[in-house]
Amino acid sequence: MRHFRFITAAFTAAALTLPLVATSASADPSRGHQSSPHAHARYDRLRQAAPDGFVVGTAVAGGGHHLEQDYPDPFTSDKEYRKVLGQQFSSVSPENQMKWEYIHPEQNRYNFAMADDIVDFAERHHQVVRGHTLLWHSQNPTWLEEGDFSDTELRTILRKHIKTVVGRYAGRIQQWDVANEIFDEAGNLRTEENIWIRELGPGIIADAFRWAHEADPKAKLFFNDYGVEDVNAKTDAYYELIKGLRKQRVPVHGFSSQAHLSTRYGFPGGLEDSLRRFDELGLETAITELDVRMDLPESGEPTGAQLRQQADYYQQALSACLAVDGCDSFTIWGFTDKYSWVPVFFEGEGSATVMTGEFVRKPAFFALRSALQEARKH
Ligand code: 9MR
Repeated sequence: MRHFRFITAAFTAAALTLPLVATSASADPSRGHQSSPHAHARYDRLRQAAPDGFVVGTAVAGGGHHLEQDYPDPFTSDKEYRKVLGQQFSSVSPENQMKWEYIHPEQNRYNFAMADDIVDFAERHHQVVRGHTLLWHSQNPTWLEEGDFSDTELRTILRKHIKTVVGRYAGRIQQWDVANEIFDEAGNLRTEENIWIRELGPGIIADAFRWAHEADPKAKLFFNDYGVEDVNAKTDAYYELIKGLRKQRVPVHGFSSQAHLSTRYGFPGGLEDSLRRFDELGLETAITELDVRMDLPESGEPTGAQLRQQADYYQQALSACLAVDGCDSFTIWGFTDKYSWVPVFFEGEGSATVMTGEFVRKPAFFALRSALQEARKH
């Protein structure tokens, strides 16, 4: 646990005036010959810049929308990508490779290859892993969604899946997103879309946490969602649900905000308050999928002003997490535009990550690094 952190306005402003320097990650001066007199020379990488006990993560590209793109699997095939992944980050989240459709493609077949590789990579690079995800309405395999199962069979299927997947990586996963996006925008449980809640009732949520805890008593178990970057109907619903579950001693340990942001909307100013509310309930909190998309001009290239605004959002999201004691895990949803989900899902929008497709660092990268370096000092 960290005790006190603070970010000065002055350094923030300095970070945001940095130009988009054409320094590729491969030219990282921290890797060698240059001995810099600068006090932060040792802390040039995000993971080094972070205060002790605070992890900086990224999604590991693969599966999902990547399968439809005309490039080979980034994690296995892109050397530059792997290098930056290992150098800059102290936490990794499989972007798709632990989701049901990927890891459990047929009822009697699991596909652990990619997940195993990611967890091995993480250990070799002294990184922790966030597991994602066990109970969700999306990216479920057809055999499950369209199968004809009794309630008892479905319950057994979920229990076995959780025991098998969580058990396989027991002791090697720091945090699990056990339940993902179970409420809709209005704060109502997804009783139609989510197969588990629809067929088995809301009580299945508590069971999922219990089974995950039995399979890996050390993993911290989270609720994870988007649209929860403020005190709003959705976070109210989570607050009440989690309070009730904790009263019943259900092993719920954390609440996380995905934070898929857009410069179309103002920065969600209630993020820190929202995280703190869950912190005060005794939970760990985390930012798990931060990216900041924008409407691209016709040229396809963001303007300097857009990049500065984006850097400001990244920095504000990080500062909100740093300001809350139990928020010790901060993850961005990919670090290069080369593999971002954003342009695939939002027409005309993009440039959502902290590096260009050529791994050139944007102002957002430097804003994060400066904020981490500053927090480290306090
Ligand atoms: O980034 C993921 C993308 O590759 C997949 O195609 C997509 C399909 O649903 O899921 C994306 O990741 C989502 C994450 O698992 C949950 N929160 C929202 C993320 C962005 O859609």
